[in-house]
Amino acid sequence: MKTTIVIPTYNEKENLPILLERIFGLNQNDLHILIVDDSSPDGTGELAEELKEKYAPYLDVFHRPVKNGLGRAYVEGFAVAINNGADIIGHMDADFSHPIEKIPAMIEAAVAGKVAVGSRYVKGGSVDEKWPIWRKALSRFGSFYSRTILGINLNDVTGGYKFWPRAMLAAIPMERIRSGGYVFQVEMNYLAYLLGAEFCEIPIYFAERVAGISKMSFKIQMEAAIQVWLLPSRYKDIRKRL
Ligand SMILES: Nc1nc2c(ncn2[C@@H]2O[C@H](COP(=O)(O)OP(=O)(O)OP(=O)(O)O)[C@@H](O)[C@H]2O)c(=O)[nH]1
Ligand SMILES: [Mg+2]
Repeated sequence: MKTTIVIPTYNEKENLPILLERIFGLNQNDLHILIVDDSSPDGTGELAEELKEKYAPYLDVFHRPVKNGLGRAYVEGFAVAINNGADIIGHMDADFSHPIEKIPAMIEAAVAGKVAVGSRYVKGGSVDEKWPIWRKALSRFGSFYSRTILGINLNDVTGGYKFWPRAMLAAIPMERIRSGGYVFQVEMNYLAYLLGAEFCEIPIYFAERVAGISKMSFKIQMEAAIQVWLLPSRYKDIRKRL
């Protein structure tokens, strides 16, 4: 079973070498990593090219000429991973927010045919204590709100740490996805749910990024809340088939 983990990067030069060392240090069988870099000004893309020699043939780098959103980076990365014959496609952030030691459990769930979701909001999961109270409250409320509006049976709807069985990911009509970063995850979950996916939530501790600065803001989360409302009408055709 070939697993490819898609890792989008933008200015992650400090994190990338340690991240790769730790993931490949798991010695997981047939595990590949695909870095999707948007021409990071700090040279993350060039560094990734250098690291390719060290980890060949398990490391690949996909360069995008301009930064045009995390959603598009995922979509293009997924297409490359599927084309390259991955049986399981995972994705995670490069900034150590997603615990590396959970990768084997995530793969195992995906091999069993489920969409594995790294979850902050199931028993055993949590978020960084350093998060300000507004961010904690909004994140938890965001998941509750999305779950209620969309009817998805998932506690963590907005997380970006997931592993997919190839067939499930390939079934998602990615060309219809409009939303970027935050809502992108909700939209993927919603489509998976509409297409009959079974989810498996694996508890994670979500650590705040150590290197680099956080861009998360109140405004981003408010925009997301509005977009979630629009999803059911956008996918009326698929909903009817339920
Ligand atoms: N290719 C690509 N990667 C991106 C882009 N924006 C963010 N990333 C990467 O996507 C992952 C998640 O982004 P983060 O910046 O950590 O987003 P976040 O966790 O919501 O916010 P932080 O609090 O800043 O960590 C990281 O690995 C980033 O380097 C982008 O536009 N293109
Ligand atoms: Mg982050």
